[in-house]
Amino acid sequence: MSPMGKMADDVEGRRSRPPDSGTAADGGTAAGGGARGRHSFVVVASRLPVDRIENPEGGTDWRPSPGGLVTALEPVMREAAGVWIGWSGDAGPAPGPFRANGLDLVGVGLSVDQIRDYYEGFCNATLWPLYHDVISPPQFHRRWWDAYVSVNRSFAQAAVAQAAPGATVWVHDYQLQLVPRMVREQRSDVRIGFFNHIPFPGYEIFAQLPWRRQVVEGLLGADLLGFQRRADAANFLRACRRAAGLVTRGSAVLADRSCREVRAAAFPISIDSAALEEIARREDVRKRAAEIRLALDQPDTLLLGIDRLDYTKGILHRLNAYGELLNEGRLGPRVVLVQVASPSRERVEAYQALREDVEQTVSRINGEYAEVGSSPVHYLHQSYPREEMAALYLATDVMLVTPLRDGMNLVAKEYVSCRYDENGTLVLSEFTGAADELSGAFLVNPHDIEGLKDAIVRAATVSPAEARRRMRSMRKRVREHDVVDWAASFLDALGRVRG
Ligand code: GDG
Repeated sequence: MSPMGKMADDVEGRRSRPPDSGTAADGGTAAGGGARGRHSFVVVASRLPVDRIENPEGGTDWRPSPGGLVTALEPVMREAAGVWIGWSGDAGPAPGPFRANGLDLVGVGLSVDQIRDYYEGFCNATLWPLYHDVISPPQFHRRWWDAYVSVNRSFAQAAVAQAAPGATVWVHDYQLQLVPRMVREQRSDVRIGFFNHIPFPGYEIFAQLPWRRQVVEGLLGADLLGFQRRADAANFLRACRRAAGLVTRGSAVLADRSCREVRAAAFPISIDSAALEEIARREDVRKRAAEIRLALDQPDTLLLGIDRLDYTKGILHRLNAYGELLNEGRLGPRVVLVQVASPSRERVEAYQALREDVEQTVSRINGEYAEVGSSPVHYLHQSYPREEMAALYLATDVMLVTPLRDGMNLVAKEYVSCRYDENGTLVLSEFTGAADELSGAFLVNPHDIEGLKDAIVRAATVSPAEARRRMRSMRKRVREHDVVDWAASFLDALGRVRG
């Protein structure tokens, strides 16, 4: 029986747990020359789930940081009492192992040059645009690739040092695609999972990467590769055949001469739906939602967008569609769009250009359609606490999630979880992973501005009964497939691969 199978019988109900640690009999101490650590569950992610802040006495404090991966893994980590390896976000040597926010954390240090070449360069200006359908042109620089290899090696070393014999190592995302193989080379006793949070592109796009074979081989160090959508897993399997000349059978790849089988499949990520709903139900949050509507002068229709300020999120397409709708008067006179665009990757050129474009577009729309005392767009280039986000979700009539490409999009799922009142509608891009699950949304192709406008109008004018039916179906889906379910199904499958 798989270890997660055992958990399913647990009287405490569902839990996310790494597969049981190995023993000498199943190879737990048999192979590999690397160091041995004490953790039987090791998460390796680009960032630590905390930000460093200086306290007034001159010391350092750590505060939880927002973001998709953190939102997803925090509850799993607490359940499994594992260790999380990641970068603190600052230049310089890593902090020693420490405990913060109830988690065991191990930092990996990045130098100023590595931040420039690995993080801002290869991760954010090569892989991110390449994997998101080349919305912005990816840049290929050999120096950036060298930095990517060396930083991946540092993360792999840290994992090797922390993992107990037979441990489960779960590596996350496109920043660390070489880590699975690097860990396997030193520690064949550990079980390795990898989850890709962003899309895996079609082969014609992936093939542009000068280091495509190395990336495929790096990933194939894992036992199980998880993707957001089935199409992503299929794209990866094709890359195995085309870039590395390997044989695939269904969802399995024959990885190397030993004919080790690696599985690639979809595990759509989700959120801690119950915890978020609890926040949304709090009296102070409901009061705040009412205050928000009051502060906006009780609009007939309140539209909301919440995104990192990223060119993948389709913010400009959304603003342009909204501007045209104002011009055509199709949403009535008392409509407001609140657009939260939380600051992101501000040192990367394409993000600076996007910010200018977005801010110019907002100014143009407000310049044309504002009246003294009221503006049709409220643009907020800030980050907010979860309570404020929940209040915004709750105050909204129509949520706009219109990315040009997005692995999943957690904002859509967060919105649905907050709407315990079963009100509100969702306009959702078909190019998000969430579109595979949230069938109660008004699905759109964000490149089709006329279609986007029509969908916004439909979502704003649908009958209350239909809106409720749609919302109910989406809430059911997210409640039944939450982040605990996601982690459990990934770890269960990982346990079965080598079990
Ligand atoms: C990547 C993939 C995939 C945003 N602003 C604030 C804030 N956030 C939180 C949201 C949400 C998260 O950040 C963003 O998650 P998304 O899924 O929307 O997008 P990415 O950051 O691009 O995440 C994505 C995800 O990984 C998980 O696998 O879904 O496709 O691109 O949770 O709420 N949170 C707070 N204040 C803000 O101002 N507290």
